[in-house]
Amino acid sequence: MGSPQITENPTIAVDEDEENGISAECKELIHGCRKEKGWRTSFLYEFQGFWCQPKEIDAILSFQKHYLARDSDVILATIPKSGTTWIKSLTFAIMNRNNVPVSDGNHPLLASNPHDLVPFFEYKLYANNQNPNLSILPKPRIFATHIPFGSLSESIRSSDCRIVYVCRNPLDTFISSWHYINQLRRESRPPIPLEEAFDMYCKGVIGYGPFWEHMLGYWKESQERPNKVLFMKYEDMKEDAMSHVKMLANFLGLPFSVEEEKQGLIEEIVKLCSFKKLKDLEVNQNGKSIKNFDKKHLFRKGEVGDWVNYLSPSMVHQLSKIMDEKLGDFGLKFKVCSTVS
Ligand code: PAP
Repeated sequence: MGSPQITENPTIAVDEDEENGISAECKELIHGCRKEKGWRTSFLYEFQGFWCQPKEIDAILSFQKHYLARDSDVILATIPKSGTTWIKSLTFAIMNRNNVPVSDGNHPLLASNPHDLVPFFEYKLYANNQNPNLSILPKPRIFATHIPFGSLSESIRSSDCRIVYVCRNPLDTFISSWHYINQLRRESRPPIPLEEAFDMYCKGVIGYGPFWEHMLGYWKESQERPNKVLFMKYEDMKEDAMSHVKMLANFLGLPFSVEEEKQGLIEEIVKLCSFKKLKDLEVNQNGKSIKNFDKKHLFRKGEVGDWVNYLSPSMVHQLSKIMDEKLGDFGLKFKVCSTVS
């Protein structure tokens, strides 16, 4: 993998919190890792070929040691800000439709944030290096992760569990990440300027990046094993959510019956999980979820092409060139059109 150059900034003090509470194994490991200035934390460390924060590395170590996939498990994978919240809600609604009717006024998605219904391996289940007993969870289990394909546990790769990967145009993913990280930053840290964040993103230095390595890991596997990995794009889902929900249900082995289609169930799921519906719910406007961050920041604009409002022509040229160089040969392309007026 192409590693970015180290440009250590001696003026950045290590934020003590970042290493507090992590295991001795993780502490020792990160001290041998290359590091770069982080977006939200002082440093990101290059661990197993991707950039990560110490607490995430600690959780991933526990996940890799302990998680045993079952054939019936479903893993939702994304690089941050690519549509995780959306795919969690869609998959949850599809897979639980026989337990909870989608039209039920008490549907869990109306009362809980999608991240509280579908847990992340690294932010919830294995956070703080813990080893939860997942065997007590009912089947089918739905989990989520930002971990690159190559660092998933061996049992995920070798079992028949299914992986759904959602990928988003890097121009929009970058803007979404930049907004999110500036919302979450501690008051003691200044906002990260757009240009600085952009340089880091283009070098691949962002949580779980480089983005091209992350995408290609899942993309290649989806080409080789289409029954194992379903690769979807945020932009395509926005353009035609209904056909993607149908495709997702087929992939998950839970196709809609003719009767369900006639009843308009697919449309109901699309509506229940739509950006506007979720954003307007009280449960998503107040309170905190993953990593104790405000839930409201998970719902910003939910549009394709918001990058036109932020990136200069030269930035667009630079990032488009990287996308072309890194992804083009593998046939991974994005529509860069904007639906933002
Ligand atoms: P995460 O990685 O922190 O979980 P993730 O859900 O992957 O975040 O991405 C958030 C983006 O998805 C936001 O995009 P934006 O900043 O460009 O607006 C968010 O608005 C968008 N989003 C959240 N929920 C939905 C949804 N139901 N449909 C479409 N987009 C959504």
